[in-house]
Amino acid sequence: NHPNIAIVGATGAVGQTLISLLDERDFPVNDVALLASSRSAGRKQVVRGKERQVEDLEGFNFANTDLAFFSAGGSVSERHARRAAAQGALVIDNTNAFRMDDDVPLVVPQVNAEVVRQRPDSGIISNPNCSTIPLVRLLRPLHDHTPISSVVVSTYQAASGAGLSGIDELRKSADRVLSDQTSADTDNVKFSDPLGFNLIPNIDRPLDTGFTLEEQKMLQESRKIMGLPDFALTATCVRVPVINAHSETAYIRFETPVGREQVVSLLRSLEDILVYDDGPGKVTYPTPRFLSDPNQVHVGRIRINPDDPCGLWLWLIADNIRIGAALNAIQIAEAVTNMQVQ
Ligand code: A2P
Ligand code: 11C
Repeated sequence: NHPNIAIVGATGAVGQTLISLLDERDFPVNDVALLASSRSAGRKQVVRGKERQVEDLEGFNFANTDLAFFSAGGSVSERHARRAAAQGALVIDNTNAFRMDDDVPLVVPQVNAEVVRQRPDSGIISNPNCSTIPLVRLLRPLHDHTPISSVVVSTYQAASGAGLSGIDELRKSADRVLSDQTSADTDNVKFSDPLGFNLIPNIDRPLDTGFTLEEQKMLQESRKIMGLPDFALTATCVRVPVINAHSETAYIRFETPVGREQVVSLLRSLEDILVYDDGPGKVTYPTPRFLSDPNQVHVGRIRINPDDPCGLWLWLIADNIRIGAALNAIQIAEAVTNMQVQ
């Protein structure tokens, strides 16, 4: 009685990782449909020991699909996710298309799995943005321990956040800088500026407020996931020339003073959080190129502001394709299966 699964965007960065995770997590499956654009239809891939062909999403009927993972961009989800849900699939959507809709739960299983105890009326569950997920996995337990009054975040987001073509664009741009051809480095499409050896404080589209949509998502999504509509968080999101794994600094201000050692031991007690800490006065941290375990959130540089005993700084890194997308989506599916079977 295992579910039939469809992976929309199966040829992309998140889709390919979802396919690996089905095996890694021994996720129970009956049939798997691989869906993408007509450009990839007919391409073959072995999934769960069986060769399968990529099919064109356009003509695909979801009537026999139990679970549909969408990772083909917002416009594809806008066109096809409601149709998939109406045909009977439970959609787990990785895009920004429905996250703030009232009838769509926005889920990080370690934080708010209980909201998917029943199938939502919309038939759609949204996966948050890849920078929001690791952050709320730390903020929720910290806030439960000592109430947080405000958070200031800066992100350092990898090229893979813009998909496989984002990684290609970074490689090409960096090659040009290295070979002294910077004047040819002008055909950027995925990023607003050439990314090789550069930093771009402009992710997703600009808003009238002077913030970018990526920055607004971090605020609105954190509020919705944590169920705290007035939670104070402000962000600057920056694209950096890293291939994969998003990093963030967070300055977390609590309502009352906190002890560094308490924070370290609280974070160490959490599921799938790896804390780098060699004691006070030591500078200990992970880096995105050398993450040991891509299925964990990595946290270091935990320190209290010497001028403010309520102010805590930390540095975190999470594989944006796994923690920030495919793994969170699979964990949503696991949570739904476990809770709805009980
Ligand atoms: P395709 O390979 O056929 O273009 P990434 O995020 O790595 O760029 O991947 C995007 C994914 O979304 C790919 O699997 C891509 O398929 C898929 N995709 C893009 N546009 C469409 C579309 N119009 N219909 C279905 N899938 C699409
Ligand atoms: C990036 N966070 O790094 C984006 C990618 O809202 O799901 C994911 C966009 C989203 O470019």
